[in-house]
Amino acid sequence: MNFSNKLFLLIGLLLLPSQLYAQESTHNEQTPIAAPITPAPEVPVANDEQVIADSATQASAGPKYVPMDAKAGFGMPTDKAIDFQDQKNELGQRAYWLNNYILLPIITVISLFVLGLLFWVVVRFRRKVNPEPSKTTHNTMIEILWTVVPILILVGIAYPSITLLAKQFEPAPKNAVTVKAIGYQWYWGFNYPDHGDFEVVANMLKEKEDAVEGERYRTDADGPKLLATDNRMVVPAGVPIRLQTTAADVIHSFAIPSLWFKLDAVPGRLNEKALMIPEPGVYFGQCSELCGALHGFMPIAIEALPPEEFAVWVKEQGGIMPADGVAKANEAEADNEIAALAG
Ligand SMILES: [Cu+2]
Repeated sequence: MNFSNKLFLLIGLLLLPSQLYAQESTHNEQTPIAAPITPAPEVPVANDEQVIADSATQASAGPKYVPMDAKAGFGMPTDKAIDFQDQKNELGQRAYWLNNYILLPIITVISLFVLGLLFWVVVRFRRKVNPEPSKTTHNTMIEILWTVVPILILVGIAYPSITLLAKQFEPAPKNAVTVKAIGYQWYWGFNYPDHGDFEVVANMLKEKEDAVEGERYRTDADGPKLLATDNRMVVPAGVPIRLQTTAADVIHSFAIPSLWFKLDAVPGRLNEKALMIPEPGVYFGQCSELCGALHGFMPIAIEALPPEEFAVWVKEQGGIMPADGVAKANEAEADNEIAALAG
């Protein structure tokens, strides 16, 4: 076998896993690996007539939903920053405080102290200066100190950190709004079981130069490059949210840094965590579990609206607000009773 044959064989072997993967993908009827970002199906519309009727009512009366403009530097990463993103809820602020005012100072002091001791030993007790080393093996005072002091430090750290951990996993209250985020290769779906079970599909917006003629592309109002999506996960601000995550294909992870929120989205499992967004605004995050070829191109944009505006949005999606649902169920029940009496 000459050199070029060997080279071809080597390249062939290297490419084998990706070919296998591509084949497997087609078996599962998923997008082949090299395909461009596939626009996911449009927002599923349960009933076209319903939507037309709804939008007609919207046009004649009542407010209309207008997507909120992303505010530069709010709920998104900022240029050349090295710190955490600005924390927009209490949990995030608490975690930020623990990190910056408890953990970082303690780590810094310990590191400097150990470094200082090392330098001292190296300089003060080097062979030239200290030819006769001390034979001391025990010093009760020092031994007590280097046991007790670290214990005190650890206990001091443990208290705020365990209470924070417990707070992060406090279940959402009963009246929380449930939203289910579903990870797909490679976009997100947001399902609203409390509001008529509709699902919104969100794909990353392309840049102007990448979009084909007539295709929607990103503007600054949509959000930063690689983080803006065509549709957003719209939620009410100031209302506790029960955010559930799952996935349709592989493991994804739902993460919004400015809201101190990260939860894996695992196929066949339903994970759940409470999320609180006190302030209306647009918050950006990304899939944070390596999930395949376009893992870096499935951002998350959450739009927190005042509750009244959220209700308008729900209606425009063909959904119902829980109170309406109750009213409708009562109506149906009353109709049934009348029918039963008449029959
Ligand atoms: Cu993913």
